[in-house]
Amino acid sequence: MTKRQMRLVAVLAGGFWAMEGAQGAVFSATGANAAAIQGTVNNFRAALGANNGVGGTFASGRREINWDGVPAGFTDPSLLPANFFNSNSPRGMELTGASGFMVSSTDFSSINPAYAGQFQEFSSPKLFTGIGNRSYDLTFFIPGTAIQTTITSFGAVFTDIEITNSTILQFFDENLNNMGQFGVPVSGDGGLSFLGLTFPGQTIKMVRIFQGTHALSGSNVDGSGVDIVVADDFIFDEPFNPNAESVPEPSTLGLLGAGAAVIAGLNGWRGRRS
Ligand SMILES: [Ca+2]
Ligand SMILES: [Ca+2]
Ligand SMILES: [Ca+2]
Repeated sequence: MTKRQMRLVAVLAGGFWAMEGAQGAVFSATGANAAAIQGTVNNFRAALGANNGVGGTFASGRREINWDGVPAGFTDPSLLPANFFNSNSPRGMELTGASGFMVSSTDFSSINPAYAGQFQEFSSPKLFTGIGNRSYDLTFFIPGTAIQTTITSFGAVFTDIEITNSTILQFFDENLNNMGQFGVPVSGDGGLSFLGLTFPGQTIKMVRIFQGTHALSGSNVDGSGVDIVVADDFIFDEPFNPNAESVPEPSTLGLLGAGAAVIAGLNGWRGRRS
């Protein structure tokens, strides 16, 4: 039996799904609550390695941003500085591509009171969004420095995805060539979704997140073809000198659940290969 056939058997037998090899792995899950995606998030974490926390530089491991420790002065209704997670709390990620960024423990109700109670946290109590634009970009730095670098793996949690492909992760290589777009699976009203991808041996200079069909605003609410979505945890491998970029071992790539999420991931991979 070939490896591909073994994988298919695993899918049919256990409801698990994994895609791995030279082109990397997709970790995808969705459900009504944190427990529904926790296992897949943990598998992605394990594939990337130890949590390096804040500051310093490391040859391996991962960084996480859960927004929960952002101080009140940089939380809704105030904006989050775009370089907060490379300067104030150095984890090597900066934000561009939107007119502003916001962290909220009140569902961004300062933007629109109708958002109150619409979103669920994966990590409590704070969530994240770009402001004024449906999409925003993440770039990566040796933490605490102005030295831009690359990563090989990125994953994110979103809440309240209700329209297929309203929320997409797009990856760009060191020359800003498109590496592929991957739809984050639908969670249903108030649910949670996770999508994480690894690109062993490749380098990601920028991640573009298309978050919902429309930007948060005083007039945009769910319904009639509008899907408002916000983000929670971002997880990525240690950003460091691309000349020494890490390559996760294929043996560490985990199994995943959530069959519904697979379609979006596979479509993404097909798009990338073509
Ligand atoms: Ca959080
Ligand atoms: Ca909703
Ligand atoms: Ca929504």
